[in-house]
Amino acid sequence: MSTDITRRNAIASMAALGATGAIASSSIASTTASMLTADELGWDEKSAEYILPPLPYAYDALKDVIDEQTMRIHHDKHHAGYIRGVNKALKELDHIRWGAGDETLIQHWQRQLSFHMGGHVNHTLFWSGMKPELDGGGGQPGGNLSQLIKRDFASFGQFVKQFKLAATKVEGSGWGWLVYEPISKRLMITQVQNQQDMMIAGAVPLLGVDVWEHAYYLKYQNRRADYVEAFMRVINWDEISRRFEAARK
Ligand code: MN3
Repeated sequence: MSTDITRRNAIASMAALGATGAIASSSIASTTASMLTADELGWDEKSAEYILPPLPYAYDALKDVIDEQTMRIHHDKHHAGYIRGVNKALKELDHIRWGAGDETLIQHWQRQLSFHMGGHVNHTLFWSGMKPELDGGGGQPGGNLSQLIKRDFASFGQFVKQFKLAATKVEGSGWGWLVYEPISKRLMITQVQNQQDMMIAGAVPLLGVDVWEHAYYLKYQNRRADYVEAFMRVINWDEISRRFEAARK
């Protein structure tokens, strides 16, 4: 079989599997796969590539908390960049697999895949994890999630305290995440560095706040704590609860 035919077959079978090749390489993505649909992740079966999905609201919808210019640059440039990175890494790994790439770069492209897939999944969860205050953003969750927050953090207030502190004190670029660990059936908070480092293995990400400077610098400059405080007012708790209910099944 020629390399061309083999590669075409590989792309076709990857498409048929829904890009599980990509998903298996990132611990965040693998646990998230059940929570996001292919459409939400912009997976295009025909081209076997990810395509940037639109924001679920207008660019200025959260302007009291996140200004329109930040939202445009963040979504159209940064998120798009992670998607380009995922597609590029998948292509390079495909080349290496079929003998047409540089094997000495395997570690580089595996790292790139993990980083950019982390970025793609994180941002997809970030956008839909927020909604305008006027539409019911902020406040507190209800139902089972509310009960578990009280069990695992003593109170909603204690949870908020740890979440804000953890996010504000991320060293360098990263995320604060509320995650659900399905083995012990507990909620945990983690600081993620960059897009994936320090994620708790096997945990399902529920609520994340992006604390890379690109997420807040135009409006808040160095005041990351003020940005995290304001973020609490636009959390889409209905969506976070939906993710939690899906994760505990
Ligand atoms: Mn970002």
